[in-house]
This record gives sequence, C-alpha cells and structure tokens, in this order.
Amino acid sequence: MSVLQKMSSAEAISLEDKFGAHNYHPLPVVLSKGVGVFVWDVEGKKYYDFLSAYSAVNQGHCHPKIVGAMMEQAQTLTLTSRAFYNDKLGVYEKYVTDFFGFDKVLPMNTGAEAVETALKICRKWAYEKKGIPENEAQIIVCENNFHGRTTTIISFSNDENARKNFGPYTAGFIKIPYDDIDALEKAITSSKNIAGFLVEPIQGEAGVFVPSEGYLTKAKALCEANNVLFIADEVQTGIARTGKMLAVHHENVQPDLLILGKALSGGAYPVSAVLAMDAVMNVIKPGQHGSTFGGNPVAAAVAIAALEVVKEEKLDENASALGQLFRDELNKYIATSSIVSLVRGKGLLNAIVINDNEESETAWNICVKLAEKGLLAKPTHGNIIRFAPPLVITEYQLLDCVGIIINTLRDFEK
Ligand code: IF1
Repeated sequence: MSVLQKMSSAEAISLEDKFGAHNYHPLPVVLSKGVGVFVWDVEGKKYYDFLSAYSAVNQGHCHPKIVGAMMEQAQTLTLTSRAFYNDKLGVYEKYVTDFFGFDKVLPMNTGAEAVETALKICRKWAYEKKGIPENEAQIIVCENNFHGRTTTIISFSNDENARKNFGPYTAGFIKIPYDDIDALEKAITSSKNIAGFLVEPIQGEAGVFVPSEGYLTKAKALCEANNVLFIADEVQTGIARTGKMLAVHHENVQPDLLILGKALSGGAYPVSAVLAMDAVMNVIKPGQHGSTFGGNPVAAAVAIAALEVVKEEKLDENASALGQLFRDELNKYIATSSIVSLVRGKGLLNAIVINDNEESETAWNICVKLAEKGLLAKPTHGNIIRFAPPLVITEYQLLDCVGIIINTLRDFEK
C-alpha cells in the first residue's frame, strides 16, 4: 500500500497520535481538500472554513492564480540561497515595498522569524542610531500578546502554557497592559533605553481584542516623540483581514517596522517579511542576518500573486462589508441569547464570547457541533470562539454560515 493511499479519519488521527509530537489538540476533523471557502474531510464531508489557517488563507484555499504561480516557479527554480542573486527576488522586493509604502523589505519565512528579525533590527538601530548603550535596549510589549513561539518571543509572553519550562528567558522586554496609552507613556518615558514598542493592532490570539479608537495613533505619536520604533505585528491582522490592507490603516498609522506573514502567501507557502524605511533597515549589513529559504524564488512568485489577488478581488472591501454584516446579524441573536455575551472584531476577524467560565468545555463543544453542521472554527482561549473565513466569502455564503452558527448556538441556550 502506498503510504499516501486514501485512509479513514480514524487512521489518519492515529498515525499523528503515534508518530507526531503532541503539540496540538486539533478538532477531530481530517481534511484532505480545499477550494475557496470550503474544505473537505477524508470521508468527503464538506465544511465552511471559518479559521482560514489562522488568517493565512485569506485568498481562499488553493487559489488558482497563487497555485499557478507556485507551480510555474517550482518547475523552474526553487531555491538558490542568498549566496547568489535570483531573477524573482528583486522584482518581489520592489512590488511589496511599493505595495505597502516602504523603502526596503527583509524577506523571511515564518511569522515568528519575521518578529525575531524586527526585534533584531530594532535593537541594532537602538545601539547604532539612537545611541543606547550596547545590551541595554528595552522593547515594550503588551500583556496577552501573541507573536510566535521562539524562545525570545515566549520570554515576553504571559501565557504560562506557551512559556513554562522553556527558560532561561531573553531579557530586554517591558510588559504593559494592551490598549492603555497612559501605561505606554509611563513605560516609554521611564528610561532613555527604550528602543521599540511591539504591538498587534488587534490582539488575535488573546481573543480578538480591538483597541480603543485612536490608540494606535496616540501610540505612534508617543513613539515618535520619544525616538522609539513603532513595530506593528500584522502577521494575523494584515493582508485585508480586518477590512483594510493593514489594520493600522484604520487609523492611518505607518509603522517604523511592519511585520507580515501568513496571507502574504495566501497560505500556499511559508512567506514572511519585515518592511522599513532606509533609515532603519540600513543598519543591517551583509552577513548580519539571513535565512536559507528567506527570499527564495518560489516565495517571491507566490507572494506577488497573493498580493495581486487581494488587490484585484478587492478583498479588503469585501472583508469590511461582510464583517459588518456578520456582526450585525450575530448581534440580533445575541440580544436574546443566554449563551453568547458579545461579538467583537473588525472586518472578517471576529470572535464571540461564550457566557461561561474560561475552564468550561462549552466553547469546544460548540465547535464540535459546528463541525457536525459543516462549519469549522476553534476556540482561542477558553470561552472565546474566533470566526475568520477566507475573505473571498460571498454574502450568500456568509449568511448561510450565520444561520449555521446561530442554529448551533441555540442548541446550547440554557
Ligand atoms: C500556533 C495563535 C493565531 C500571530 C501573530 C506572529 C505569529 C502569529 C500576530 C507567528 C501566529 C498562529 C501560530 C499558531 C496558531 C496561530 C495563532 F493561536 F497561536 F495565536 F493566529 F492567533 N504574530 N499565529 O498570530 O507566526 O511563526 O506561526 O508563522 O503557534 O499555534 P508563525
């Protein structure tokens, strides 16, 4: 039997259980195919995908333009390393920097790598441009952040599950409450060694926390006034997810360092990036940072196609309109619900808060029931369920999903 021969969900799950590290607790669904907003499991059951691989598949599963670009490049030249030039990287670098309005891009692969890259650039800029004494740089981060899983990144996490027993931890980070401008002002003026402020424009994993109107503007102004770099982690909120190309565009804020990942490739290939103006990016000299796959020709071709799709299909406008419709429809139900406290979000990054304690299984059980009814979603923390469909979803499909969600929630009404 070929190792890739069709198998049942139970067989697939048992293989992962026996031979794979247990670093996830997936819903008991084994997917084998994806097209647009739909995925199918190995038994052929069809689902709406309301997670989009944590907002990596904004352009829809297996978008023909993105897959086509990947296949064409994969049959031509996959990887050269940066020991040599290649004919796709420069074209992509020009395209993506024009697209977001920056001088330069440093191409990486995963979101965490891009976050680490931004932290290194920020520290180097602090020592070589701001004049902070070496090894004294401090970067301000927010409580309940999620920026990835490397040892440095979890060093400034307050999620014990992500952090415990991975020490010793990296120093040089100051944690403040999210969406608290006074706390940021206090921290930013507490020392001359503040190098940067790293923030998610909307805290995704924490439970889709949208900050107060004007928070990002005031934060950027505080950074500017104190010669501190404003670092926006748009790995999850970027690429049209929140109804604008970037979540910071809801406040017309331009970060000093922009971090992208996930949907930068439409979920077809690991592509991430850090963008900055020359005054910041040029602190990086040859041999000071890099990655085997960073900026490879396939990534370059895929990312150009993925960004072209977002523009051509106006996915930011669709996310904005259908996200509003989603929240309006759910709020009508919530007005009479005993099981859902609220819905919140921006564009098609939304979440509902289940009226139960964090430790309860209710949110998980709701997601199991949603799967039975043909819609895939997963709780973030405890009693919060994130809803993030591909941005190509139509109004008809969205209303169909609202019906599935509300009918499922009604089964849990007390
Ligand atoms: C997991 C969470 C989401 C991110 C932001 C950087 C990264 C992520 C804002 C790192 C990654 C992923 C990671 C994945 C689950 C998912 C996630 F639940 F973990 F927090 F989306 F909310 N910045 N988020 O959201 O990017 O290295 O993964 O490419 O680790 O379980 P990555």
